[in-house]
Amino acid sequence: MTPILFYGVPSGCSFGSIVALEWLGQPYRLCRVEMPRDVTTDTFKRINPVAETPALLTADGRTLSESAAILHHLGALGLDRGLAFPQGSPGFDRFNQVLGFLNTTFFSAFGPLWHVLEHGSEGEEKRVLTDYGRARVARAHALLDEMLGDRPWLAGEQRTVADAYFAGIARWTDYHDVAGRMGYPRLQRLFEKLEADPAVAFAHAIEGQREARSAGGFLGEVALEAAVAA
Ligand SMILES: N[C@@H](CCC(=O)N[C@@H](CS)C(=O)NCC(=O)O)C(=O)O
Repeated sequence: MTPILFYGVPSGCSFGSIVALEWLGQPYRLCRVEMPRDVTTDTFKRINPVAETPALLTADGRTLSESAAILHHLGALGLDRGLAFPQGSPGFDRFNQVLGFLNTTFFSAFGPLWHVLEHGSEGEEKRVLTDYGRARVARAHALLDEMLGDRPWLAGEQRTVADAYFAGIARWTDYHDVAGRMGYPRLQRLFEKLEADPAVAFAHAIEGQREARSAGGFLGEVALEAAVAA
């Protein structure tokens, strides 16, 4: 079957998996999942009982959730395109380390700030969470900038699915009053390079429900009920 990626809107971390699918260039479909409305439905929980996006229905009919697992799955399919590295190689270790950092420290740094925004925190709670979130986001950016160094891409010389994942999370600074990439020209350069990538433009257009130009793999959107029945 054609794989189906369940992507979350608004601004889900699934963005990176859409970009990775575009870079992979193999046929796939997308299923739009509104958050929080759709993720907690019994229908979606048949795909991912954890009630989170992204989730992937693989070509052989398995369900796969967790960004790291999905990105590794897509990366392994795209080894010939340099989207990841063969397991056991030094390149894989570096790639896996960066992906791990993005999926834990970098991703979770935004948690307190999302909580303020989504739960309407006020007063002392808002102040404490905002200060804590800002400090964590700043630290995560400083560490990632150090990790990137003068390399062209996060894993080194080649563009991998880790860069795709970074593009989807780094844009979260737009939602919060945080410094983010400011003061980190190397990280900002990487972000701008990714923003100029057709696959990233495609993912933005998909999320925004605008006309989206695929590199060729995208075969259309499937409604949630139909996707789950697939
Ligand atoms: N550990 C999971 C976390 C996934 C996650 O937190 N997804 C968010 C969107 S970025 C989600 O689905 N949230 C549900 C909601 O907001 O209702 C992963 O890395 O894939």
